Amino acid sequence: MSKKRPEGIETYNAPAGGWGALKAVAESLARQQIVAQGAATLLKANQPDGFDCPGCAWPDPKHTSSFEFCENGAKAVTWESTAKRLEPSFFASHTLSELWEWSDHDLEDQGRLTAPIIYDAEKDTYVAIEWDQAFQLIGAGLNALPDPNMAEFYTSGRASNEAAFLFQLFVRAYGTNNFPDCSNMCHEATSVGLPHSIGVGKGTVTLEDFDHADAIFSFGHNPGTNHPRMMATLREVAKREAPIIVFNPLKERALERFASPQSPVEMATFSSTDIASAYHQVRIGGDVAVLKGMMKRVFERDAADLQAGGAGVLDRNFIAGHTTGIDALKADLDATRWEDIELMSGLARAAIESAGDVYVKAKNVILCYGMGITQHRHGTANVQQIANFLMLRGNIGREGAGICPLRGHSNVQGDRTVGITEIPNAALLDGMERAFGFRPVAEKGHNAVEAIEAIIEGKSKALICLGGNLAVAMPDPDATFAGMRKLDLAVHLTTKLNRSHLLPAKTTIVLPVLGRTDSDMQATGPQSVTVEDSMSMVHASRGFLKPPSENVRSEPAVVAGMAKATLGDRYGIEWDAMVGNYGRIRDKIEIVFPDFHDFNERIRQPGGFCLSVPASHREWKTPGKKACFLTAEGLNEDPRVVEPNVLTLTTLRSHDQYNTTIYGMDDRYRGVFGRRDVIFLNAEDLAERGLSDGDTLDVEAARDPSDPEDRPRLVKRLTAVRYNIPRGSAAGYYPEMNGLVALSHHDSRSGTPAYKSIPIRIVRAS
Ligand SMILES: Nc1nc2c(c(=O)[nH]1)N[C@H]1C(S)=C(S)[C@@H](COP(=O)(O)OP(=O)(O)OC[C@H]3O[C@@H](n4cnc5c(=O)[nH]c(N)nc54)[C@H](O)[C@@H]3O)O[C@H]1N2
Ligand SMILES: Nc1nc2c(c(=O)[nH]1)N[C@H]1C(S)=C(S)[C@@H](COP(=O)(O)OP(=O)(O)OC[C@H]3O[C@@H](n4cnc5c(=O)[nH]c(N)nc54)[C@H](O)[C@@H]3O)O[C@H]1N2
Ligand SMILES: [Mo]
Repeated sequence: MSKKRPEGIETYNAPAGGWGALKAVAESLARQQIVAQGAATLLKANQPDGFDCPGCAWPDPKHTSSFEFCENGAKAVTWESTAKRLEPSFFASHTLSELWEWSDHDLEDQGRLTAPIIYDAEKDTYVAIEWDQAFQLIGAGLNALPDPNMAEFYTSGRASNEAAFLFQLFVRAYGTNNFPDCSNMCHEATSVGLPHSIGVGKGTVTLEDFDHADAIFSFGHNPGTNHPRMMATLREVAKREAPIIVFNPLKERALERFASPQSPVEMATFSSTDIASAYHQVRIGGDVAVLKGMMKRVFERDAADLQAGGAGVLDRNFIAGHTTGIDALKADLDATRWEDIELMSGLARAAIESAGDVYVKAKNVILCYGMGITQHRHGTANVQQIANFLMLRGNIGREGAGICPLRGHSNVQGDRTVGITEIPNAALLDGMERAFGFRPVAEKGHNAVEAIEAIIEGKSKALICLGGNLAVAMPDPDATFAGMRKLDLAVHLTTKLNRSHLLPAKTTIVLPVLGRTDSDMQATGPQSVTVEDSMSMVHASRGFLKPPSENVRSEPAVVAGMAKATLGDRYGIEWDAMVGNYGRIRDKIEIVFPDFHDFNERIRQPGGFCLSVPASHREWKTPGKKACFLTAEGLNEDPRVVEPNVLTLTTLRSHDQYNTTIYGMDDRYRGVFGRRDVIFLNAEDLAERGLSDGDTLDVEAARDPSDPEDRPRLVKRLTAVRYNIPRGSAAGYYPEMNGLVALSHHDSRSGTPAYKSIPIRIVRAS
């Protein structure tokens, strides 16, 4: 091991958090040139009268803040509240062809957009445009389509409830349910899978439940980077010696050990808290095997206990009174052989059994999971096996127990709650009719994959994006980019410039909007918006910074502007009144969704209020009014995995990025500095191919026999990094690897792209 490592690759031995995190906060303040007002900005994050951190959807107790020292929250806030400005004059000396060659980091690092702009094809660049003129062009473009279903309306999960609700009102009044959204790439497997199991597509736990849990199971999420405030919760659990059992192919540092920047002792003594009590490096895509293995163990322990005269280890009251399907589950587990479980999970039977034993011993169990579970071809099945596992011992709907999906964007859950869905149910349609006097169309619209397919096929001609960077977030950039260039109309509501804006349609308009940290002044005074966190708590968020320019508008105002220009006074919707006072948007939300009763009143309470999650009090909103054990066929999600020479690649976020936003080039905890063009590989997999640490490789997707239209996909010139990862598994960064993912490579039930299990082959670069 003394051999020199590739450039920028080091072994990182320190715990997560600690002084390194504080140093990184100071650096990002300096880089965004906001040292003077910066610290004050951070102190307003997640305070009762402040703004909701745009970084992640993890809750705060009473919304009164473990935030101050959250490194990646600080990066998100400083990135948005930067002093840098991108004026329209910038484009006079930069064409889109030139900007295309820039990195994603450099595009966004130009700063906040200050005025609406429109693409001028002759000059191949953007020029300024007046708001009213932009709205007229958008309205004309949408009204020119022969069918409203030829337009796509994308939502990224940072949009507030108020903006998202107005957006869906606009789109439903226009006449389509084409609502692709970032959730389709993220927790859709949860939204689709869990309702069949427990009657609701959301998590069932609250923060307080973590205080009462006897064991935590963690599958496929990286909280040290992506939900840093969760580390305070996990640290408390670890401190009281409740086991934390981790299943993750990579040894994520924060799940191993964490130094809390809020602990004077740990900071002063450079000590840390061990987080995981057992860390199982499951093979990528091996989670169904692990879950079935642990469930098998529970049944074996149950049988043994009964034989010894005990009462068994299953929660028989819960199973009899609240569930259906246990016999089919048992039959499936009996038919599943340990040899296959070991092969597919890459773990020894004894390891899985020991995890099963921890589960049986603990009275209250919470299971947390992230993208490592959902972004697979069998993402929905993964989620449902998790529900089965918890239900065996009644670990849903009581204190200290439950299911905890780690949501992505800070309001992705809320956007869905207030109507961003391509499949409206009767309650939503009834509610819209009550509130606005018209019944929207019921016909299913497009999810993200379907929207991109329709754009590529030329069936959809307009795309309006409420935030995000759709083209870069989606699979198959070659086809996606080409499709977007063929649109008639592309509109982006955004804070900063990104690559999706460099794909001009016939008419292309970029509209600058306020972010969470900006003060939002409307006719009746300063406005707050609301968001819903991962645990269904709804609370207010109010920015206070001076907006980047007088010519930037709020998302609700821009949505209303587009709606008026498109719809005229159709249905008599009072757009101006709602934009003048967001309380009136909330009045309408409350009429459509009765769960939001007394909305304006209840957001005044510190911490807001909790939306009801029926499963959390054992009310099952399934057709049979019971929770359902659901079986999943087999263990292997993709037949290519067992082809000769094939590895399974997963795609990850580095510590210095927010989805497609690249803050910097380091991934400190994984020991990568100054670069992202790497692929993490197991030492034996390298040796077997005659390759070494530091070699330059080309990566090719294995052809998909189930997709007749699959074509070669290649990402060239990545540096091999020898890494502690299971044999047969590989990892690289998102979005650099998206060229390896076909649009068809997704979970057939939820449409979630299988970004986490891409069959590949590696060869030395020519
Ligand atoms: N700072 C920051 N915060 C963020 C984001 C960000 O980009 N940056 N993104 C936000 C969004 S939209 C989301 S969805 C969340 C994402 O939060 P995460 O779900 O934590 O995101 P990923 O980086 O995709 O990490 C997935 C984890 O799953 C593991 N994994 C990969 N494949 C498998 C597998 O097959 N099985 C198992 N068991 N594990 C696997 C990986 O090693 C990694 O630890 O974070 C949100 N918060
Ligand atoms: N290979 C691979 N691909 C993935 C994933 C993966 O793990 N692997 N993860 C998927 C997941 S989980 C997700 S959620 C998607 C993310 O997909 P998106 O949500 O579409 O992407 P983001 O990168 O979060 O969007 C960033 C852009 O949002 C804009 N923005 C920022 N703040 C605001 C705001 O306040 N208002 C408005 N209007 N715009 C704003 C900025 O222009 C910024 O460039 O990517 C998916 N793609
Ligand atoms: Mo996400």
